[in-house]
Amino acid sequence: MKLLKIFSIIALLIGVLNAQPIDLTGSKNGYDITLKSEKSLVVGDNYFYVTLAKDGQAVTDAKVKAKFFMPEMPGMPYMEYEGKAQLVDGKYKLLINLSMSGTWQYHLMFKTADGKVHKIRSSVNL
Ligand SMILES: [Cu+2]
Repeated sequence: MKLLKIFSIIALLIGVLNAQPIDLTGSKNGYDITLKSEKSLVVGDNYFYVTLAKDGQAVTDAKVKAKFFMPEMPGMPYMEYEGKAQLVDGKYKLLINLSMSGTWQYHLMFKTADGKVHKIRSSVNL
């Protein structure tokens, strides 16, 4: 019993050490995008920060949102969470609730002042 406890503490520690905050960069249609999580991802509420730039200039007048989803699996329904960003100190801040661990697909979308919608598709592991 005691041994089991020690093993679960070790497993927990390894899990904590492996979990890194999300820190991604990319580009789409001439926009440079960063996506960072405030902390390592957890089951529950997670804050993300998105920055947008074009030709080295910050873009702060876009509408940014993200949809995180997990496909239906045996014994588990389709899950999704959509968050709309608010501009906070030049960064788009998003609240995303991830209801379980596993691989979450996401679409990060931003609508720029010219009315165009840009979409990035990727995934994160939790
Ligand atoms: Cu799931």
